[in-house]
Amino acid sequence: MTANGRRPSRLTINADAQAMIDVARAEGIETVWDRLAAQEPQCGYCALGLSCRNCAMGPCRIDPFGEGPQKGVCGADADVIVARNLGRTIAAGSSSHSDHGRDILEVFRATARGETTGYRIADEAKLSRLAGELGITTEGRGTLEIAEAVADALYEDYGSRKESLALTGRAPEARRQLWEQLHITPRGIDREPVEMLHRTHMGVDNDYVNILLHGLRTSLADGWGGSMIATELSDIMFGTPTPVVSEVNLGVLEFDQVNIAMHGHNPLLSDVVVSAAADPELLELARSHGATGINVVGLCCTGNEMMMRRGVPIAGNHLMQELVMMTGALEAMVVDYQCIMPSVTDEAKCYHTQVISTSDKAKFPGATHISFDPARGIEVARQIVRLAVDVYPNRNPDRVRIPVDPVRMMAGFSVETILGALGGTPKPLVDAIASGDIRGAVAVVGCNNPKTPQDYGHVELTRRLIEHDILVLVTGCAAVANGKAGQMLPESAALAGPGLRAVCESLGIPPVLHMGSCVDNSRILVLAGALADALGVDIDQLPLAGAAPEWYSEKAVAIGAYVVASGVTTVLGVQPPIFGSPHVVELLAGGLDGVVGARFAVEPDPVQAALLIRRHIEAKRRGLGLPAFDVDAEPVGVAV
Ligand code: NFS
Ligand code: SF4
Repeated sequence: MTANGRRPSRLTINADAQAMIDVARAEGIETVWDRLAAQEPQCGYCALGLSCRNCAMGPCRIDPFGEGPQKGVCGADADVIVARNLGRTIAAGSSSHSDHGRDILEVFRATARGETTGYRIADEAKLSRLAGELGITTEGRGTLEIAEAVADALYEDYGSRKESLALTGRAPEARRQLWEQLHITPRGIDREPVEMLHRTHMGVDNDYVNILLHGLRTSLADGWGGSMIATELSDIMFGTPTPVVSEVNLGVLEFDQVNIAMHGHNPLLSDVVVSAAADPELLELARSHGATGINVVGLCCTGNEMMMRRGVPIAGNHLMQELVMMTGALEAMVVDYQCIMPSVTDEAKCYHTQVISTSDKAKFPGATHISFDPARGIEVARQIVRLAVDVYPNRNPDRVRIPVDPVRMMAGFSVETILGALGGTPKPLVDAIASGDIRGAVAVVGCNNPKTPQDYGHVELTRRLIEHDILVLVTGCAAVANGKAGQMLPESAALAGPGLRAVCESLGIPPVLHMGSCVDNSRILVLAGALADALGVDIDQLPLAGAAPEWYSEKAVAIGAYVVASGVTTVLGVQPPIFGSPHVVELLAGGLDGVVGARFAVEPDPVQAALLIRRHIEAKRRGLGLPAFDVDAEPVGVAV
């Protein structure tokens, strides 16, 4: 019952999580760590990617020791099985982001046609810029008319009649030519994952290299397609983020208020709920129940969306979704989709907490379902908030434990904000990189995974990068981890090396910049493209890297793939299920460098990962003729 009896301090680095794990154990409530322990040892064939159940002649497995079967019933070998599995993972991850993007596109179009309530065009300047990019005339047209034309143009990107997606135009010319040569230019956001499912049906694509190349194309349809559309349209409807200081960890819950946690991904719902929580009538209702207010907090990526644009505090990242209920202070967990553990309804039963599901495509037995209809956005949001308020009298004050004080963090670093802070062009950033004040930049992104101590990978890797003058860009659950660790305030510049510290202090920014949710990794692609253009090079020549120290999700695999396909080498902290095929490993961790100028590496130890990334960044600097260190020549005993 107790995650192999391991101490909470071995499961997470955070005091709030440790305290809540103790509570869960004392009360006999099962958590993700207990369920992981119950699954161990996990299937070795699956861990290596060597099992296949793509058809009813199977399931099949390949013996990694070469003694048992080396082919599935159909004749597929280890290479084909591993590549097919990875291809399907990328297709699922890409589809998740892109379907989220489509939901936003639908509401955006409906808003343009006056068919929604609670939504508007918040950033007209960004709408005009996007319209210009898509070749849509803006002259003499009203905002809503332009918005509808933009929506129609972006719908085209979901189809299969185009040769390339509109927003790939943001990639450097050299990168686009490379994609053309490799036949991996993404053509349709829905088309590429569907083609991947086709190719990985038995007896279609039996060449692992060909499958993996299509995996890159599928991921590019996410990064430069579905995710980028999600980001762009969310900015236009809810506002392009600007720097904002908020708070993070379980301490953001309030003892005497109705606490509502928004969990999931899509800002469509969370944005209107934040508005509804300020409704005077509902506040009065809360007061009549003895609460002093209504406190909306975030979890996971919807939390990032709300913090980036509205400064709403975040209760935690992925592995906090169960523990937040152990505070006994949560009236409602409102969910849409993605990364919401089915277990939350079990835990909610142990408390007065209501789980409210809202997406017709994501139902949770045991939850109250309030179907989200954008035509009645504000009304639905009020209904949700009222339900949470009505639950408040059921709270048992004796069971309330809010274990820590919140930590402050800064968020809101859209590309517009970053370049704006630099005077509107990437040049000052390029100059700082050229002089060596900033050695390079690393995107530290992705999830929590109970297989690694929660947040240790994110926080330790980031610490070692910034102290060596490497700017860190964060999104998703990684950003929440760094926030909790106090790495994301302007005064955190003191944690950075002298060069990065001076740049951060002069701009009043942290050395770790919160760029948003996981779909907002598209912002990092845009920034990388702008830096490459400013230097007149391709992205793969830049001193950049990606890292996903604690990833768990199919979406993270899609992100890793499009980051690499865009030319940025990426280090994973959790082993992906590919090691059953030495050929696939050799391609992804080696050969790919000669194809797209970037590759994957796997390094679970953040100390070693930091070294690997620093070597990579210095090598890229050398390639650009910039002053570079020999990382391995540093004197022994110096902190690395
Ligand atoms: Ni990203 Fe967001 Fe977190 Fe991982 Fe899940 S919440 S979209 S997938 S776990 S970072
Ligand atoms: Fe087995 Fe081939 Fe069917 Fe996979 S596709 S289950 S390897 S027969």
